Amino acid sequence: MWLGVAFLLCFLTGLLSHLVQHPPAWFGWPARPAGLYQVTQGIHVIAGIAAVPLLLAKLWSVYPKLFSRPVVRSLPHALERLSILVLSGAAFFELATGLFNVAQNYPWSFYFLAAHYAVGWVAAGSVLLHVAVKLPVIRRGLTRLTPVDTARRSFLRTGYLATAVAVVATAGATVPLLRNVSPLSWRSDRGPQGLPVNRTAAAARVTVDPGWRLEIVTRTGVTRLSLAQLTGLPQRTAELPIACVEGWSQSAVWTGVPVADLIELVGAPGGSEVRVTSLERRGAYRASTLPGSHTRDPDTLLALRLNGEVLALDHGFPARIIAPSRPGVLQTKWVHRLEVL
Ligand SMILES: Nc1nc2c(c(=O)[nH]1)N[C@H]1C(S)=C(S)[C@@H](COP(=O)(O)O)O[C@H]1N2
Ligand SMILES: [Mo]
Repeated sequence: MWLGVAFLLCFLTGLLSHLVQHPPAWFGWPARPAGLYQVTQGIHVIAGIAAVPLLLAKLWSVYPKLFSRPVVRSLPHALERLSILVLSGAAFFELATGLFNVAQNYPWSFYFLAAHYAVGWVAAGSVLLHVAVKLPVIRRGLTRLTPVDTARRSFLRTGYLATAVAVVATAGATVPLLRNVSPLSWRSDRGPQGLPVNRTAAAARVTVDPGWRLEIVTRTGVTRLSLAQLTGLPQRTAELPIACVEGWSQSAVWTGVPVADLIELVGAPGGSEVRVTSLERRGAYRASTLPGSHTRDPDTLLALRLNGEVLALDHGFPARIIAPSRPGVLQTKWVHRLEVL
């Protein structure tokens, strides 16, 4: 039952994350509360980690059945076994690729995002099918009091203990309260200016020309602003988290020019969508789009400062996007152009 809960949470939060990153026309994602994406993605990764020991316990408890003979008894039996094969394969694939992604380790040639997303549907579908087929057994198991079996009880206890240890050991990557008790939490509190770096300027092959200008493009023309001109505009400060899809998140204090002010400055309508492009030439995260729900929010900043200092190059100097309730991948660094759509 807890494995089912973990998979359901993973599926729903994963779907949300996918929709936020690739929004279809009907989908809107609010900018408030500011930590919303941090929470949904934190749940995604924590539930995924909890599912690892739960899945192993589940497989252990049905292990003899996996090798029962005859292999096939009837057509429904064959279909059921096939669906369990798909279910176990998909579940393993999701948890393994998720764990590797959290470690930023990609020892394969496929594109993680597309594969993890597609197999997520396969896993969800086969879980649903499996639960439907086993509903009578599940109902009996949940309603009837089973006789006390010490071996079974201690097995369950050990399973839950292993799950709790896995969660507590890693949840500090995203839950501030657990930061000091999670020895395996990855990358929190490290990096320049007290914030982890996901991709360094060197890795992204970004160098910033001393003559850097921010380009703001509208239907009617292009406005270019130097760093001195940007720092001369009214500044706003907000405490907002970077919430990486890989499951780490950390809050920081950002100062910069609200994107809404820049839109107003160039005479474009408030709440316009804005396409953000980085100095980075190649890479999946060199551009992003700020929807109207975000450009309207006063805390959506073209940030120039982080935790009281000028942005470090690795955090996106001279300017980066930071907006409430937004996946880390969309918090574009080394901004070069804003295009009002
Ligand atoms: N141009 C650019 N911006 C980027 C990225 C990138 O690779 N290129 N990585 C993104 C990701 S995945 C995250 S989590 C955040 C991390 O910001 P930080 O490195 O300042 O912590 O930056 C985002 N902005
Ligand atoms: Mo990220």
